[in-house]
Amino acid sequence: IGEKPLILSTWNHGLPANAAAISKLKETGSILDAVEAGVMDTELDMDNLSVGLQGLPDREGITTLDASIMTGDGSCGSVAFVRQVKHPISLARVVMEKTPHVMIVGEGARQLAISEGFPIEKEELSPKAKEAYEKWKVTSKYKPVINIENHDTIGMIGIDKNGQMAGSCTTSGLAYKMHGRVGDSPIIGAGLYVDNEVGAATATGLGETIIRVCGSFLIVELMRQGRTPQEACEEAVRRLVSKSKNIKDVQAGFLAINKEGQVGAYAIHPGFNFAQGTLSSNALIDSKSYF
Ligand code: SD4
Repeated sequence: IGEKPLILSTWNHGLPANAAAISKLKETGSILDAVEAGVMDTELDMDNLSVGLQGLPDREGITTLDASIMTGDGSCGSVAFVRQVKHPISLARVVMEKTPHVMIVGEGARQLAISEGFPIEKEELSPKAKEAYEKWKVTSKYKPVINIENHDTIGMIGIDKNGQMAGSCTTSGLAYKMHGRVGDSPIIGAGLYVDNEVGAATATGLGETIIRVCGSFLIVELMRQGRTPQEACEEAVRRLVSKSKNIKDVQAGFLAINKEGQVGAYAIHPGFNFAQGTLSSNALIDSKSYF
């Protein structure tokens, strides 16, 4: 039904990320290469304070990153609570392709990066993150809420012309989180899930609410039972709303595609958008929302 190849990614930065993904796809023909290269663009975006080492730090002033990657045959890898690595998505791919494991965290992930020849960056906040952190420290109000203005994780899902799917998700997580906090983005089934037989889904927003309902896995399973991507995203948001407190203050959104190339998107609150890219087009689309 939908045009293929097709790449979807969260938020405004999805536009340049999709462009990077499509150009990689043209170059190597691999949808996995495409979803990795796409979000690598966002990991380097100095204006994005929710992805990459320029992202906002935790309460202690340390930026820690989470990322996951998955292909439609069930292969997956992720890293969480990683420091000093510019491209956690590539490290997640290393976990998937070069280790017998699915998830490696913290100092172990940093050591893996060193042994794989990744550059280790100096640990210092970007000017924008430093300024925001200094301001936050004045009151140090610990209010771990992702609201309408405070989000930006990139999740990307794609399908190539043969129906091969892959997805990626990368974030610096919740600003001013407790040290060691991990969100949904590196949890396979929460922030990302891909199955060639059905479809793919990714999430953005307050990770705690998304983990609670295994959001991305839930959407893929709903599609397996016959829902369209849109119906599946809406049902997942309803589930999340029913399981979450203070939902008025919390934002989360989902993106999905099925193997036919149909698209779905839904969020708790207005404001969520995504980029939809093909070989010949790339456009931002506003998602519908529960409220
Ligand atoms: C997290 N889901 O760590 C991420 C944050 C996010 O847009 O999506 N920000 O909870």
